[in-house]
Amino acid sequence: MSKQLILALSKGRILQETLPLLADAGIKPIEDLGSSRKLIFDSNLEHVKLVVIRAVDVPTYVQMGAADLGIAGKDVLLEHGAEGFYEPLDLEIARCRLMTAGPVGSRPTHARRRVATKFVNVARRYYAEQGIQAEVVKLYGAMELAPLMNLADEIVDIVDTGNTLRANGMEPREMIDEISTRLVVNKAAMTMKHRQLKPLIERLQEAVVSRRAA
Ligand code: PRT
Ligand code: MG
Repeated sequence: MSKQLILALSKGRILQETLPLLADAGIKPIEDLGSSRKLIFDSNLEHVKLVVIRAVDVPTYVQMGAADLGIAGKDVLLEHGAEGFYEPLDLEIARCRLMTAGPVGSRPTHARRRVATKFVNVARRYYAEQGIQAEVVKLYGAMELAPLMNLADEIVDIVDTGNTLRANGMEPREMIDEISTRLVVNKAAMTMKHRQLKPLIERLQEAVVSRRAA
């Protein structure tokens, strides 16, 4: 196994919060990630390369060992399943909640509740645990639209301020999980590359802890 470490970063809003945290931990891309079409970047640390990919793909890269480490939302990890990687660190960024939500004032009418979400595994698990019969419909975006269009009684989605729900006549109902961004590490790499990984994980941990104090 090469002693090079590959760290997979989630594109989009998580990336915006990840880069300052990485910088605090002494890890910096050597060029501007935003202004390049490249997907693989060198870092200031000779043995660390960064790849920037869709958030949903991060667990797959890490599980398969294509990346040694990854940074991804807990929502994505819950939906993907935790096989093949460890989750050693809560990075405490991009916090939000995974919730059920529905039209203001309405109660689900169908005996078998229809739920629209991109988190189908999370939703099936949640409703089963609650003993609620649910038909889960997979959508890839704009979940808030589904109840307005009579596609669903309820949605499972990420909520932060609640503004998106309110703007669409919806309200949060039940909390499924508190979400934040996590560091994940490939299981085999954790053993085989422990000497390189350990200091990196420690630096990230120190960065997280010192932010708490700030
Ligand atoms: O865009 P693409 O499909 O490639 O990926 P993505 O949509 O998964 O990426 P992106 O960049 O949107 O980042 C998503 C990740 O950021 C999630 O996996 C969470 O871990 C985290 N995160 C934190 C959030 C939010 N906060 C958030 N508010 N992800 C999404 N939202 C959206 C939510 O879906 C809803 O549309 O913001 C809206 C709700 O926000 P409020 O403030 O209106 O309640
Ligand atoms: Mg998005």
